Amino acid sequence: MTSPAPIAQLLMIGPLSPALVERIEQTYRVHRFWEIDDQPGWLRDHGDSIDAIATSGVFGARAELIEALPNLKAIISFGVGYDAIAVDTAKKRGITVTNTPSVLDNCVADTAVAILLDLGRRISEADRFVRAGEWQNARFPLASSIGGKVCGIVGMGNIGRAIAKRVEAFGMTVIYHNRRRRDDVAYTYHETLEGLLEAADYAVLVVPGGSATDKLIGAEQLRALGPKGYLVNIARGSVVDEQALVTALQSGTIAGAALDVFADEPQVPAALLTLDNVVLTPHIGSGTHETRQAMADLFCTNLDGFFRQGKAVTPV
Ligand code: 8YV
Repeated sequence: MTSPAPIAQLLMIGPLSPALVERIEQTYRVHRFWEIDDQPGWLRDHGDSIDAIATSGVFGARAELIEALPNLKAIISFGVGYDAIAVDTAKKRGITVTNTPSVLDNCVADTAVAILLDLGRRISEADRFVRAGEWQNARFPLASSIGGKVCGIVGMGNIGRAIAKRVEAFGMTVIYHNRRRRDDVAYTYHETLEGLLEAADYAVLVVPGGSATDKLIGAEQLRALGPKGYLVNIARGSVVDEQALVTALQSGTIAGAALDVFADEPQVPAALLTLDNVVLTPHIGSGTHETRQAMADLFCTNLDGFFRQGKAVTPV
């Protein structure tokens, strides 16, 4: 028996998980863009056969690529952030763009709190201390307590709220800065970012990436956070001026940083690797079996919804 004809042709920008690719390939023809040597040549010869782009928040979809696909109808993305996708270019042509919101909120919030606790309580540093055999020779230095501290959340969306709920349980006071004050949360609102950073012991970045937030945190903002302040970033690396951050960490302008995201992933500035007051994780915000499964399910619901029912479930 021959398998049914694919219902659409997809251009996959980078390797999504093998299980997800296998699932997609039961119904769609998948072209693996990252494996193509002569991408401009391929686009010239086959660009008009592509119905949809399959991508992720990390792989994105550049404007030039979208423009090289004259029959593109949808961009289906795995991940909540879509700053790497040229959404304006897509929308101008009536191309639907979807992401995977909500299903990852709790996991990303868990990651934010995990690295915040790690940073304040020096957990990774203590682990390195034991592994290096240092315990035989010295006492591990004291850390900074979590309860009683002020957690400043920059970006009070759904993930920001999930973080707020968690840190409150640790006895922290939550304050926030957002484009606008929210009338559905009781936390103290700071109209200016600098005002929030001055008041916060821990500043947690949860804003979307993209041009509106590019290098939102630079030297001046780090000075506002101050020598006892800690920075936690689970948003996008582009939100922080990494060079200014390295300088601030080296000079004691801020106390430390916990970073899950970087400007040029998977590259991490070499200077960060040598600092003990830094916790570094490889963009694992949503990285659990359960959440990635839920993201894959929503990705497929959007893809099938678009091509079978003519309607995606979570367009951006
Ligand atoms: C990645 C994320 O997208 O959802 C987002 O915006 O940053 C992550 O969940 C995920 O790792 C897929 O690449």
